[in-house]
Amino acid sequence: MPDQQQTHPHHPQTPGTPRALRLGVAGPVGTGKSSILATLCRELAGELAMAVVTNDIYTDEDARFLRSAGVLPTERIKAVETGACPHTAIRDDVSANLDAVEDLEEAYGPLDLVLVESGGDNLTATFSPALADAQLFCIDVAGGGDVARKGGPGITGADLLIVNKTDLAPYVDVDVAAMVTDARSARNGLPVLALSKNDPGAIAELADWVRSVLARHRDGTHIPTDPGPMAPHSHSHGHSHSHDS
Ligand SMILES: Nc1nc2c(ncn2[C@@H]2O[C@H](COP(=O)(O)OP(=O)(O)OP(=O)(O)O)[C@@H](O)[C@H]2O)c(=O)[nH]1
Ligand SMILES: [Mg+2]
Repeated sequence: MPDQQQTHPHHPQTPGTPRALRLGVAGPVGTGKSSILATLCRELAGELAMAVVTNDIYTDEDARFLRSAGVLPTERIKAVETGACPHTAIRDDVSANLDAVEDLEEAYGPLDLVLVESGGDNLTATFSPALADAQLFCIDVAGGGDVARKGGPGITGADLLIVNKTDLAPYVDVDVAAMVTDARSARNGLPVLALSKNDPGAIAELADWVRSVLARHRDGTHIPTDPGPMAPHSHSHGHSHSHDS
């Protein structure tokens, strides 16, 4: 009997033919998410059928960056303009992103891997497992060596934590090894990767990690896990409230 996931409208595959692995990439603004997507496309598009969904609040800037990087046929890169806090579209109501993923799968499938970039948010944003089968969370050395100690569900629970832009560490007085040690101690054995877009060895490790998750996705042993919800927070509104009686 098919399980719930297989009968869900967003998971239309038949048993034995797994749909593409959906890999989410989240992390604070400017930490290098789009660059990681570009790197993964460069490394893997020769061996895997891939597509990309980007999320921006107001624009399609990230999709345009990736299209201009020439790492995938431009039509395989789709932008979702979230028009709200990025975490809303990757966590609370993922329908716009699921539609984008499914459109790509329908147009260019069968696909092996769909990368979904979250809009840049803060340390609290994670993907719902209803959208991402696996997720990586990206922080960078330029954000400060103490970021890994600040916690949050992405740092503690994402499938892979990336400490990015290690090439910048000497310029911002950050000890990468100490930052990675802090990250590891926050993660209970989950993997941490120190990465730079200029470091071929680390890039090869990243690509291998994606290959290994894809292999587990295909043989049914990868279980999507939820890093946990974001912390309680408040939104600023675009309008003012009047308290006149
Ligand atoms: N030195 C260095 N710069 C990097 C690295 N990765 C990304 N950058 C730079 O960091 C800046 C932000 O990179 P993006 O990939 O656009 O970051 P992002 O997380 O997608 O940004 P948002 O989508 O706006 O949140 C760009 O100027 C990149 O060139 C890296 O490994 N080393
Ligand atoms: Mg980006």
